Amino acid sequence: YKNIFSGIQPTGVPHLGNYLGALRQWVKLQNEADNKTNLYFSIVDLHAITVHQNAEQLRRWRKEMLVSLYAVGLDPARSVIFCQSMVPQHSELMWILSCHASMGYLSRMTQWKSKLSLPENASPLDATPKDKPALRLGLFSYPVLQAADVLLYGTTHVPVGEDQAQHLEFTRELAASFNHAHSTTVFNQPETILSPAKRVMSLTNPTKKMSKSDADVKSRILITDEKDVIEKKIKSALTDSIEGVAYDRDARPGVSNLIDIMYYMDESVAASPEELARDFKDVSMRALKERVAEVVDKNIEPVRTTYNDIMAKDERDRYLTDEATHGAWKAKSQAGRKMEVVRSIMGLQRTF
Ligand code: AQP
Repeated sequence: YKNIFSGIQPTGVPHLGNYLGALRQWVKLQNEADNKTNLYFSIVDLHAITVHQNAEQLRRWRKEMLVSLYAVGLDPARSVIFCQSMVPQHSELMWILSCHASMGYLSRMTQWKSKLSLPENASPLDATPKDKPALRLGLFSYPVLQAADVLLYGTTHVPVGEDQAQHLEFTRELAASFNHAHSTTVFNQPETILSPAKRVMSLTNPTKKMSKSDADVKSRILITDEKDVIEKKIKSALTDSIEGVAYDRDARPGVSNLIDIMYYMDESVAASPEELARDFKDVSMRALKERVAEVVDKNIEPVRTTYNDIMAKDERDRYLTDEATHGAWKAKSQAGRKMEVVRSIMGLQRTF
């Protein structure tokens, strides 16, 4: 059996980084799956609250994410699609894993540092409330919850973008140390599947990854953006003043990011990003941007249309709550079985 699990935070409508780095890969795995493959895709709302969220906005974002997952092509008949907070076993396993997780290892993780704008070598003691937002326990222990998400489903493969590779290494280590401490093999060591477009960069600062929580909305293209919005954002993307087009992610990050976006949106345009850049080498930046916008719009248009159709259908039929409840029910029955085993290994079984 192959068990595939991945999650996405409901912190806004997904952007091209989420789409190319994760969602499109999830759909591909779903569509290629045989009957020995189980797929779980979670809207990880408990992860979203590791930074402050406005409740009304979070409620809206969860719905937008559910609709986005259906719109990109995930099918509740083939994949278990659910909200993390509706499956209480995630929090329960997190506590048990927290009792096995190393503080030292967690303090080396980079995500809590980047969320607090701290340097990569910062320690938890550097996060003082005086000049920075305080480091909350939930943000620090985020990777433990992520490990619980993955390990609950006997996961063998986790498709993610490159930014999550470090957390999966932590998950494997935690699984191994739990197994060792209890002389068991209850947890698998899941493999990371990186999608080819593993790191899509911000349009306004191409040395940073494209992110939902970037304050500048022009830094990302959403899967729901209309054609004119896509054109405007790409037109204003930061490039450089070097003549011609060339693919070099270090020396020419802005141009290379546009080439990557065009290539990964439609791999039939060339054999590789390098070759695509060669095809455009004498083209003006303006013409390149127009072409990138065209390819993005053409390929994202079906997702945008489906998204709008689903929203309209829910306005009429209010069916999304039932779908989400059904997804959570399926996830819960699997997660519940794993928790029974974990509880008994720990001496926490329900029988006396
Ligand atoms: N820029 C990116 N390029 C490639 N993959 C990306 N992913 C995110 N950004 C890029 C992948 O998308 C999946 C879901 O991400 P997430 O929502 O769980 O959190 P994130 O990685 O923190 O993404 P954001 O967009 O930057 O969200 P915020 O701003 O809320 O933190 C993951 O598989 C991730 O690798």
